[in-house]
Amino acid sequence: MDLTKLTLSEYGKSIGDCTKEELYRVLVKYTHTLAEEKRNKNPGKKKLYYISAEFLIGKLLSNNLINLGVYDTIKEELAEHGVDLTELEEYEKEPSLGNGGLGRLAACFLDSIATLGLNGDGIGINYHFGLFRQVFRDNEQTAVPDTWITENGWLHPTDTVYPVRFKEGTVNARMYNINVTGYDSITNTLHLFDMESVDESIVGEGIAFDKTDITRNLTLFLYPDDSDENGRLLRIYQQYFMVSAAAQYILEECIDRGCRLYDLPDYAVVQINDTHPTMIIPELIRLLVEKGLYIDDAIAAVHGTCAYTNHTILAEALEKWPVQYLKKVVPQLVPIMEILDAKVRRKYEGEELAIIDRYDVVHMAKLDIHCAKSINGVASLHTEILKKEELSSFYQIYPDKFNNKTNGITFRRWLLHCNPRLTAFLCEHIGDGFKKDAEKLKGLLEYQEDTAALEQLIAIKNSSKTALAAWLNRKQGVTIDPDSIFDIHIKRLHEYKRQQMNALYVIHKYLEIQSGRLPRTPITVIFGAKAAPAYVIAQDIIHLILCLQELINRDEKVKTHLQVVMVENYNVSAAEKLIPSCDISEQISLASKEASGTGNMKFMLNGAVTLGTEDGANVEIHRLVGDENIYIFGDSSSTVVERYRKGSYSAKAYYEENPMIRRAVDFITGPVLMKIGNPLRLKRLSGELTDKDWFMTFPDFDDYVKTREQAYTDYEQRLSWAKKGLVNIAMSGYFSSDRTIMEYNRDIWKL
Ligand code: 26V
Repeated sequence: MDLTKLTLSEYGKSIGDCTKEELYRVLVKYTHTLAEEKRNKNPGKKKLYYISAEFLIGKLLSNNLINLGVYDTIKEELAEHGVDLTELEEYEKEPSLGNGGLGRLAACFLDSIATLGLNGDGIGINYHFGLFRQVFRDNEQTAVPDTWITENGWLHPTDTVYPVRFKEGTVNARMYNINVTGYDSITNTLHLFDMESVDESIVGEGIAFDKTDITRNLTLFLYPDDSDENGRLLRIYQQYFMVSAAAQYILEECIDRGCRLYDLPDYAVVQINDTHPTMIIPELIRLLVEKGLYIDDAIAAVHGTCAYTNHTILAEALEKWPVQYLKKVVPQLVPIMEILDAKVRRKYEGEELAIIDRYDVVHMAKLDIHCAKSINGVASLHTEILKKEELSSFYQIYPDKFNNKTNGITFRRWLLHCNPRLTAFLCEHIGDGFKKDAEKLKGLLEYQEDTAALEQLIAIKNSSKTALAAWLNRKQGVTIDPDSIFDIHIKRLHEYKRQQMNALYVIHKYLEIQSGRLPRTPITVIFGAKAAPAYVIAQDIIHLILCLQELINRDEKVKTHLQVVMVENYNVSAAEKLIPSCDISEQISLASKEASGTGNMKFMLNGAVTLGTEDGANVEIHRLVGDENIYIFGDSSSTVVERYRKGSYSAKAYYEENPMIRRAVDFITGPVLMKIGNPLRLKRLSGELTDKDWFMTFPDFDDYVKTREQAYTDYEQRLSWAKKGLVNIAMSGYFSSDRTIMEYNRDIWKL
C-alpha cells in the first residue's frame, strides 16, 4: 500500500508533512475502501439480524486494520516517517453505545459473525452521546455528555428512511451504517437508526434534558434515567423506534430476496439481545398482518424467525411495561400483545406463564419465551438456573426451546490488538494457527515447565504493567508502582458484582498495614466502573473507593505497600490497557447473580489469574484450568439461592459476631473517612451493609480475605505464578466468540 499516494491526493502533502489527525482521517477512508471490497458476494438466502439496544464497539481503526490484514504494513510505513500508529488512535473517539457486558458481547459477536463469513448484520440505535462520560469531582462521579460522532468517521449516513408511528405522531428513522470487518474474511454492517429532529442543544447541566420532548431527545442518550415515569416512557419510545425501523428493514430486504412472508423463517433469523428489542415480535406480526397474512400465520412466521437471549436473572432488570404506558406510546401494539396473551392463557394454566399479568403489566421476557423459537442463557450455570429456578415453569412447557450458549470474546481485539507482545510470544512458541483456531492455544501447555518461556511471560506482563502505569500517570496524574501486584476489578458498578466487598478488603488491608503487618510485595488495587446516575448506593460505593484512594495516597506509611486507583471513565479503550497488565482478576459476584461475565475471559486470555466465586463463566474457567490455576471462594449458587428462598439472612448477625467485618464496616463511618468524604453517603452505605447487605458480602468475606491472601502468597513464587498464567492462556480458546457464534449458527440460526 502506498500511503503517500493517499495523503498526496487527499491533502496534497506527503506523510511526514501531515498532522496526526490528517493521517488518521486518511486511514479511516482507506480502511473503508478496503472493507467495501470485502462485501459478501454470495450471501445466500437467509440472513441473521442481531438486534440490540447496545453495541459497545470500541475504537475501530486498529481493529479494522488487523482484520483487513494491513496493520503491520501500515504500521511500518508510518514508522518510516517517524509516526507511531498507536498515537493516531488518540484521535479516534470511542463510541459509548453500551453499558457493559451485554453491549460488548454484541460487538464481539459482530466480529465473529463476519470472521466466520456468515451473512449477519447488527441493528441498533445511534445515540448521539451514548451512555455518559464519567468525571470524578470531590470524590464523586459526575456525568457529562460523551460526544463521539465526528465528520468523516466510521459512521455513514444512508438514504434509507422509515416512518415510525407513535400515538403522538410519526417520526422518521434514518439508517446509518458502520462497516464490520471480519478477520481475513467478509465485511458485514452494523445499522444504527437515528432521528433527524433530535437536538443536542437541549442538554443542560450534566446530562439533564427534558424527558418529555421526544422529537428532540429520542436518540440522545443510551438508557436515560428511568427512575420516573417520563424516563420509562422515553425508553419505550426508544425501543419501539429501534424495532419498528428494524422490522420494516428486515421485511423489505426479505421481500427483495423473494420472501413471500409466510416463509419468513427461511429468509431471516432475528436474535433478540435481552428484552430491550422484544417489541420487534408484535411489530413484525403487525406488519405481516398489514401486508395481508392472517394473524395466526403471522404469529407462526414470527415464531420461526425470532430467538431470544436472556442475560440476567436479576428481577429488577427484567423489563415489565404497564399496558397504560404502551397505550400512551404505541397503542397499535397493545391489541397484538393481548391476542398473544389470550392464546397463552387459553393453552396454559398458571398465572406465572401469562404475558400480561393481572395488574395489566406486560412481562417482556415472557413475551419472548412464548413467541420465540429459542431461549438461551449465556453460561452453563446461568442456563441451568433459568431452567431449574427462574424460568422453570416455562422450561416445563418448552423444554426444547431452552439451550445454552456460553459467551465468548473476540481474540482479535482482546489479544492481537491489545497485547501484541503476548501475541508475538505465542506465534514464536506455537505458530500462528491460534489466530484462526483458538483451541490451538492449548499447544502452550508444552511450555509449562520451560523456565525461559515462563520468564518471557513475566517480562511481557511487566512491560504491560509499566505501560499501564505510564498511561495512568498521563491520564490521571497518579503514580503507581509497576513492581507491585496489579489486582484489578473493572466492570459496571452494581451491588451484585460486589465492588463494596473489595473495598472492605482494602480497608481491612489498610488497617493491617497500619498495625505493621506488611505485604511482601506491594499491592495496587485498581477499580474501573461507571454507575447509573440514578443508582444511589452505586454512587455511594464509588464515593467510598475514591475516598480510600485519597486516604491511602496521603498516607506515606501505607502508600508504599498498598495503593488504590479508580480509573476515570472506564470504557473499552481503558480495558484494552488494563487487561494485559493484570495479575489478579477480581470476579467476585454473589454466586448465581452474574449470568456469565466476559471480562473474566479477557483476563484469562491475557494471563491473569482469577480470584472469583463459582458464578457465571467462572465455573467454566475453573473447570478448564483446574483448582491449581484459579482462586475460588465463597458460597455456592445453590446455598445462595436457598438462603434467599428461606429469607433467613441477617447481615446484622454477621456484623455483630465477626470482628474483622465489624472493624472494616465501622471504618466507613469512622472519623478518618468522615473527614475526607461525604458523611451522608458514607453513613447510607454503611447502613445498607449492616441492615441489608442484599448481595451477601458478609457470609463470603472471611473466605474472600483468606483466598486473596493465599493468592498474594503464591504470587511470591514468580515462576509457578507465571505457570498459572500460562495455563490460563492455554485453556482460554474455548472462550473465543468464534466458538460461541458457531454454536448459535449450528443450533439456532442455521445460516
Ligand atoms: C441491568 C439492570 C438495569 C436496571 C438496574 C439493575 C440491573 C442489573 C443488571 C442489568 C443487566 C442487564 C443485562 C446484562 O447486561 N447482562 C450481562 O450480560 C453479559 C453478556 O451476556 C453477561 O456477561 C453479564 O454477566 C450480564 O450481567
